[in-house]
Amino acid sequence: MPSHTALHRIQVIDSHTAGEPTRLVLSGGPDLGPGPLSERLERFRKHHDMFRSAIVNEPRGSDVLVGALLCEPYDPTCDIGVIFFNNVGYLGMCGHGSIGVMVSLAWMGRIGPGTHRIETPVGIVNATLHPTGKVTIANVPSFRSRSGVSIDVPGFGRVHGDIAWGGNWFYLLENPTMPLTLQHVGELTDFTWAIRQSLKANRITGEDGAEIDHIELFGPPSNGHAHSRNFVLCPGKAYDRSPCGTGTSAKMACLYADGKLAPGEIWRQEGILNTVFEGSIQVRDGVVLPSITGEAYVTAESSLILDAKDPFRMGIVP
Ligand code: PYC
Repeated sequence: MPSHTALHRIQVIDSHTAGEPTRLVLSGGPDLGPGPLSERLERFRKHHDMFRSAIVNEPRGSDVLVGALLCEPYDPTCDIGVIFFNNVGYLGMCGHGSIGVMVSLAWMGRIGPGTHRIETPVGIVNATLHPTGKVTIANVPSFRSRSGVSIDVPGFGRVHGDIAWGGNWFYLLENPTMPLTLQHVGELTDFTWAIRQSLKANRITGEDGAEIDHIELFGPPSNGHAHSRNFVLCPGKAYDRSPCGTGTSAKMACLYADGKLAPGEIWRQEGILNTVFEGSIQVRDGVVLPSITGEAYVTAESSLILDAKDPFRMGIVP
């Protein structure tokens, strides 16, 4: 354990996907034992949560950083397993993170172009690394669970939105009164945070009582290259710099449910930095299977040092 040894090293590769960072943990992370990834995630949460904080929180990371722990897969048809986490907890799936993981593994020479199966705690994802370096993620089945859910948001009034799953739970809302621009990030954060609190206070959840921890706003794109622009508030109050892979999956499930997106049709989702994910869906036996294509860049390969003498070796915990 890092607290009992002088120095503990964690080998990582950092990347960003459409502006949103991912830190892939290659070695030195916690030993979560065997079993399905959903069980290993629970062990991570219960027994090794300080590692999560050490890897992504300040002073080594920031509220924006998403961690990706590389694991042996449990499912023998998979090539790798990945558990995603952030400044406050764990993610089911992560679209931008999966693209970052693929590009990081390619950077190391561990994978080449082709399709690679990733096991996540919420299902298997097929990730295709194209010869161009772009990555397409065939995400977990996505669906809208409720439409037109109205809530009172203190300070902002009544809003109406959909609840959908795209690998995480989302509340999706069209055309808020403020523009979806970087200049308005403060207001957008206050608004979406208030929505999240209101959902919680009104006990409005995803299926099985799961907390809706991502709030996604939509508005017109900045130009004709995209169909829509979004702002996504992540669970720990940071906004997604990318157009959000799981959020775009949830959005496409809603569009399909409304008869506004046909299987195979392209949906270009622009994010707050004007970067775009290209999405589409397939529908098999009524199940919506979204795909997201994007690109990532490696920004660092390094070792995190956890020094037993450092009072913040396990991160600054709010
Ligand atoms: O791309 O799915 C995503 C994601 C979730 C949270 C941050 N990014």
